[in-house]
Amino acid sequence: QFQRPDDAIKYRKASFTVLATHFSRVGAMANGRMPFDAKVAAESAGIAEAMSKLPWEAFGPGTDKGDSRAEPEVWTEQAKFKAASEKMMTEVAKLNAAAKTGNLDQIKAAFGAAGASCKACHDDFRKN
Ligand code: ASC
Repeated sequence: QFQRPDDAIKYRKASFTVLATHFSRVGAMANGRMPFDAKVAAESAGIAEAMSKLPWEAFGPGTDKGDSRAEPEVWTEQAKFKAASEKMMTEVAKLNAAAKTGNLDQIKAAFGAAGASCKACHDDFRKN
């Protein structure tokens, strides 16, 4: 699949970058920094859900060295990392479901929970 470890690192960073772009676009609407547009929110949440599934296969063996902020615990505490990734995917899927309703209050609630799942994993598994 990935020819070199650096290819995997690039792939997972790219998917996180696209995820963060669309997740924060929904967040900007949830927080009133951007006018709420239900269609844009739903599109972005859909992209975020799709992206949320992608990075994980790119944390395979040998990808723990290189241009990455991943902590060694990704590889030494794999069950915990997997659980954190699954929590994030679940919460981002809920955000997408909320966005599809077009109800801003539901989006706000789901965005908060999803953001907490991002942060929890960063605290344990990402440098700085
Ligand atoms: C974002 C983003 C993250 C999360 C995190 C939530 O918009 O890019 O990594 O939210 O900051 O605490």
